[in-house]
Amino acid sequence: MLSQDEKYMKECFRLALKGRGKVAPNPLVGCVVLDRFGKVVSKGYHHKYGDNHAERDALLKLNNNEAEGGTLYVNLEPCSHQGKTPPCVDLIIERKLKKVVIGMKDINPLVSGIEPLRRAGIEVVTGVLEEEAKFFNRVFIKNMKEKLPYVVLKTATTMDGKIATKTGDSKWITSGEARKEVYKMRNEFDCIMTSSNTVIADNPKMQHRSKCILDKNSRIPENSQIFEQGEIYVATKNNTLIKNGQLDIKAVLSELYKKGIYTVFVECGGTLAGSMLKEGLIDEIYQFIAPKILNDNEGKSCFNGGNYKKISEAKNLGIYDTKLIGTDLLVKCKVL
Ligand code: AOF
Ligand code: ZN
Repeated sequence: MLSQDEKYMKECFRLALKGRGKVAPNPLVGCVVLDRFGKVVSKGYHHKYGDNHAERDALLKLNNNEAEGGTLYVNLEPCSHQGKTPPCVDLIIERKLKKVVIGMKDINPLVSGIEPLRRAGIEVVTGVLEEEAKFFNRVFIKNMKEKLPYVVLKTATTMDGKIATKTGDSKWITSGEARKEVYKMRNEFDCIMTSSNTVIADNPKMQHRSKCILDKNSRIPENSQIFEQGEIYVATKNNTLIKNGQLDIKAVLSELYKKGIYTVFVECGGTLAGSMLKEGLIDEIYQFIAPKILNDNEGKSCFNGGNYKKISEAKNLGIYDTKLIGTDLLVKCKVL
């Protein structure tokens, strides 16, 4: 059973989700305010980048003394800095709350709101549903800590992990429903990334406002469909750092981050997928598994180049969601 603190923290997550797709690179934050009798009197969330933070959104809906002696729930430590908006801790202190319950500490080095709240005599409880709070804001955490976009790789395989036959035929492994789901997924990301191998083999359109193609030797034909629409960034050996004879993909991701791209969806074959996985550049994998078996050890695999000898060397993943889409299984997992 959920405790009262956990129940209100879950409500913070629910409210925060209303800002999804609009707050980046800020975190998703929701807030619930109880008056001194324990009654919910206000709710708020961070609506979009540059707007009021969740706490301010909730508190400004109340009269000056309505929250006095009450409790404020928020999934991220309230801020203490002047950013695009004034410090939330100042308003919390001004409105005389008695208690603040927090999901996770903010990892933004500019923010340390807990101390000033305590100094003002406010009781602060931290770490309520902390793991969930961290997972909930995993994109913000990665962006803030590493100054790199959050990277999700999508792959579509047979039950025996193949993305194509040995002759390269791959149309279609998954059902139409799964492929439609991919179109929807793309919209949740700032940019799609793919390789010259994929563009040359499949000549995909990959409809999206922003695309990045890794094409070390400038092999992609100019009339490829991928160029038909969207803003396109082509990384070649002429404009990108080289690492071990290959494009430095981390440097490409860093460039994208500087252009304001905070999430990347990678759709490619086994070579790029395998090397990104090996280099630790993939945060999550979305794998569609079709109920088909190729039964062919020369078929193309979704991740190449690991060459591990022992199972103990394998990459470990944490599955957090599974769903049947049409006749295929979608598995979403974090790379651990
Ligand atoms: C909160 N509640 O709802 C949000 C917080 O430029 P600003 O003023 O919007 O500040 C952005 C930083 O404030 C952001 O990086 C994160 O550390 C914190 N965001 N904090 O208490 C909120 N969105
Ligand atoms: Zn704030």
